[in-house]
Amino acid sequence: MKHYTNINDLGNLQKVVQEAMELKKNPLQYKTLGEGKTICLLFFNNSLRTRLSTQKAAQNLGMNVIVMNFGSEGWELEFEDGIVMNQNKSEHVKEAAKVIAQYCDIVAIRAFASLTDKEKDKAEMVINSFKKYAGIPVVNMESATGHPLQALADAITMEEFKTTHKPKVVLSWAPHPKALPHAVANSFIEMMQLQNADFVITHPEGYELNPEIIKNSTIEYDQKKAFDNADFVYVKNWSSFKNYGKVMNTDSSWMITSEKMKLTNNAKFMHCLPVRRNVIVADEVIDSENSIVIQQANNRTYSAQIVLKKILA
Ligand code: SN0
Repeated sequence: MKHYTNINDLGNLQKVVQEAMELKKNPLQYKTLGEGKTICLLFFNNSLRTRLSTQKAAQNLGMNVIVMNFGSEGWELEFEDGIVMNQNKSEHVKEAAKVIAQYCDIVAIRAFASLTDKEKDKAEMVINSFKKYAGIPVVNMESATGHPLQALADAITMEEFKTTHKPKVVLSWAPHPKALPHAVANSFIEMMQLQNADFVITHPEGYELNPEIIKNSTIEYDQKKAFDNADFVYVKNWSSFKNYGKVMNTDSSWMITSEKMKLTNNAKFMHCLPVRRNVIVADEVIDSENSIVIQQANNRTYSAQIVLKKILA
């Protein structure tokens, strides 16, 4: 594997999930693989799990790690070609990417969607510019349209907690005061499309995600119906895709409550975190035994580690 920017870069998802679970049993079994190699983690946005788990994963493989909060500490980058740079942007990605590539062997990047320019976000300008100009492997730590490290961690977590061969998995939208990106939901859907599962997406009308990602996945607008007999309830807010980046609905009746969880087959509750308590999910659900958000976050390390291992190998 050269780059990891989409869940499909993994090839065989099930096989990689098994490999990650093996790695988890003894995370230091490849501790010399990355000796003498350096990874640069570039953050254009905030992070907790991604930053710490990716750093931990690299260290477990013996790598050196350089972290830069590019969004607040780097020069503001220009990505457009042929532009007169007489405004606020100080450096072009053409130089920045090539320079960074001289200091490290892998570059991992977090750059959220603008949520203002659909076409630019779809073009994945940041990730693709680094791919084009850096000439070293690029890892997506949440880009405009995807968060494949999260989706792989989710796949590992479901494999650990599933009790039937073909579980019912529900991706449910829930309300949020801010406009959030589509990335986590997109990658979760792409990952679920590779699984043997009964997969249902539920959200209010107007919250349809990119049809190029949804493909044939089932949408059920009645959240309660969707929850019927579910084994996993995966919750995420996203802003409107059609009415790009807009918050159309903050209807609290979409919040995940224990009442709704009773409709399921004793489902596990999942969320990528950070989560707004009592907006997205009621305390009683996230604090219940069925909540596996902490275990899910733990798997971020093994998700990142198996990806870095494959790139190093
Ligand atoms: C990000 C998102 O893509 O939804 C990162 C998730 C891993 N989440 C947020 O920005 C939440 C911010 C908030 O204020 O709740």
